[in-house]
Amino acid sequence: RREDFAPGAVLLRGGLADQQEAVLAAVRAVTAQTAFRRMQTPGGQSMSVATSSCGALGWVTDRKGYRYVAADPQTGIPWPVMPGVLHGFARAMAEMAGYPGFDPDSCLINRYAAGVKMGLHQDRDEADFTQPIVSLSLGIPAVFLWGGLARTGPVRRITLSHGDVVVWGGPSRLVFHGIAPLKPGTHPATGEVRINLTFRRAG
Ligand code: MD3
Ligand code: FE
Repeated sequence: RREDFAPGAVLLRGGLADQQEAVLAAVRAVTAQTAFRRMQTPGGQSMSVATSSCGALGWVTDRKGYRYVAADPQTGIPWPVMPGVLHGFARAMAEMAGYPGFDPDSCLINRYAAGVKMGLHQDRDEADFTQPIVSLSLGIPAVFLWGGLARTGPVRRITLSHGDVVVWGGPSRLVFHGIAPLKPGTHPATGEVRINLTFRRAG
């Protein structure tokens, strides 16, 4: 089911479909190699969201700022290779949304426990804003906050559930967005957390 909910933004409810088992296995394999951690913001606060990454580049934040790096700063080891099933899934979802040829070099894995939120922000650490971002929600549902191109103004609320995919490109690429505090819950695929994957062309 495809829903165009803003210019350039396409919601594919249940996009995960029959890829579920392979995708979950790939996520578990990655996070067994490169553990979830709560990074420091440039302001010195610890993020409530726990993150991990795979692919040639991984997004990090610390006192020095936000950026993409080739190695896990916790170990100095390159991020795990992006599993082919994840790369192929993201490419297929981008193509369905009207962005053929998507070749992500980064997959950020965000983990939300009950009460965890992500404040409104733009994603602007990537090299080329003409490239879309593909996101996949796993586990317990979350309320996604969809703002405009300015930090202030009305915010739409959209519930994202297990298996939902959103592709953000074109005029939606630089919108302000966030996640409302997660309600407690449990899901057979993830237990008591929500996991979100964002696939990007970072470099
Ligand atoms: C809209 N993650 O990692 S995914 C992030 O659920 C992030 O973990 C959220 O925002 C999460 O940066 C939301 C959906 C998403 C991702 C990137 C976007 C929406 C976006 C970039 C531009 C516009
Ligand atoms: Fe974001």
